[in-house]
Amino acid sequence: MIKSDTNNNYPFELTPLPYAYNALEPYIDEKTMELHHDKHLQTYITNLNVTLKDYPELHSWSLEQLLYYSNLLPSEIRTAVVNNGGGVYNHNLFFANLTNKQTKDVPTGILLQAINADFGSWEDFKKEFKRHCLSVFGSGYTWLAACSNGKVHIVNTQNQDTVLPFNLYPIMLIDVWEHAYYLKHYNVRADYIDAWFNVVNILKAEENYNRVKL
Ligand code: MN3
Repeated sequence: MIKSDTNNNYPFELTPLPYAYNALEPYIDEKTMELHHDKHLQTYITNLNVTLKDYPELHSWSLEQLLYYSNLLPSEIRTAVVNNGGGVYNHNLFFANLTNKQTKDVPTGILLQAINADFGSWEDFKKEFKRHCLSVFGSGYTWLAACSNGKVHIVNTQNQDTVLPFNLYPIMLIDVWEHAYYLKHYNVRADYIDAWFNVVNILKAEENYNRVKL
């Protein structure tokens, strides 16, 4: 089963950001963070709870179970759970993987070894990751994710889909929905990606990878 930081289940609640709304300035602006967390994420949480309200048999399921075993869900709520549950899962990961206290800008250890094995170097990986981000048509995410054997992949997903159904473990992800960057970067997604690399939590990515490998 997919490993997780949390084993949260119904009713889902908004987790406070682990930093201030303005902590990621000038890379991600205060207003975007406030709206993204307090409005966008809250809406996914509210809608997921409303969707599950009349299904008590699902109230003990973790978010990961709901998404991983979505084919077992009642058909009338499956799409709503995938969309809203994915919105909760992806945003929780996205916000938890940002930091205003960056202590390193290049991974080390086994994560760097895995990246070097597949992409040559961290700089080459960043170029490839950015290329993937720019190729997301419409709304979605770009992920660095790992197989259980430790091999890393860059994966794009649409809308609020996750990598869980592919048996991949998330290492880090970027939200490339326009609401994640439009107020500051307007339509220029490339600038937002460059800015995001300054605040993505490299230590957290290493922790995520270490849990796959250990
Ligand atoms: Mn978003």
